[in-house]
Amino acid sequence: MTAISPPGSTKFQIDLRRHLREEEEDRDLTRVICEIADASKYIINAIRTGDLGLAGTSNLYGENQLALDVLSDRILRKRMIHSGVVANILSEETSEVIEVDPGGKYSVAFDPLDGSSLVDVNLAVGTIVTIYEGSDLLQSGRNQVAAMYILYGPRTSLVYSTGRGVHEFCMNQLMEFTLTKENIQLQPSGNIYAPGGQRNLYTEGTEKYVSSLEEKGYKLRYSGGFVPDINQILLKGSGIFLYPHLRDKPKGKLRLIFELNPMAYLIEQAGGKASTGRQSILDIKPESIDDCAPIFIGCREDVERAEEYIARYG
Ligand code: FDP
Repeated sequence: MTAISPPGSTKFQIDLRRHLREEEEDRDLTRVICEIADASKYIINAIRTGDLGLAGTSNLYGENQLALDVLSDRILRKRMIHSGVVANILSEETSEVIEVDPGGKYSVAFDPLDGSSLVDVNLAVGTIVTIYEGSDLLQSGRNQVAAMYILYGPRTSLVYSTGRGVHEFCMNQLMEFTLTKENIQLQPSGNIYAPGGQRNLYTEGTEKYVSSLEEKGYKLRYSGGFVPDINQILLKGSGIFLYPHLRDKPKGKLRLIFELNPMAYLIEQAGGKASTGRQSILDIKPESIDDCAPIFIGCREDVERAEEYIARYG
C-alpha cells in the first residue's frame, strides 16, 4: 500500500536518508549520520526507562557518570564501530581517541547525553555530534564536514548540517525522522537570552552586556540544557545563548570539541554567529580533548554587540 500524503505536504514526508540522498551527500557520510539517528532510538528508550542512578565511574572532567551516560555512550560507540566507515571516535565520556579503522573516511566526536543531570527532573536533554573527514579530531571547528544534535524533549527531533543549510527532522510514530524544517535561518537580532554561569561571577563586559539585553526587554529562556537552549534559539530564529568566561573560570564551562564546535557550525550555517567574545569559536585550534571556551552564540548582531562589550570592558 502506498501512503498518500495530503496536498502540499510532500516535503514533510521526506525522511532523513532520502533528504541526504537528494542532497547528494557522500555515501559514507550518509551512513554515519543515519547510524547516529538510529542509535538515538535506543538512547530515547534508555532515557525513558533506564536507571537514573550513578554508574560508579567518573569521566575525564571528574564528573560522576550516570548509568545513562555510560549506556548512551556504549550505544553510540557500538554503532560507530560497526558502521565500517569511521576511522576514529571520541566521546565526552571517555578520555581517549578510539581507533576503529584506519581506512575509515570519517572521524566522529560526540557528547552522548548532554545535560544528563536534568533527566531526573524530567527536563530535555540531547546528543551532540561533530564529524570530520580523515582521522584527526583535534582540528579547528571550521574543518567540520557535518554537525548534528538530537533533542529528547516532549518530541524527539534531529537537526543536522553538512554545510548546505540546517534542517530539522522530527520523529514520527514509526520512529522515523521526517523533515519538518528545511534551511533554518536566524534573524539578524533576537529577543530572548539564555545566560549560563553564575551572574555574580560575570566580568564587567558580560554583566553590562546582559543588563543591556534586559533593558531592551529580552526574555530570559534558560533551561540548563545546552541542546534545548540552542534548539530554541535556532528554531525560533531569535536570541543569544551565553556561557561566558567567569571570574573564577576564564575558559567558561562548555567543551570546545563536543559542545561548542558542532553548535557553532549549525548556528553559522543558519546565518548566526558563535564567538568566545574575542574570536570565532570555529577558528580555535584545540590543544587537548578537554579544552573549554567561553561562548556567545546566536543571532549575528546580538553576538557582535557582546563582542563590543567584551572588547571595551573585558
Ligand atoms: P550539564 O552540566 O547538566 O551536563 O555541558 C553540560 C551542561 O549541562 C550543558 O548542557 C548546559 O548548558 C550547562 O552544562 C549548564 O551549566 P550550569 O548548570 O552551570 O548552568
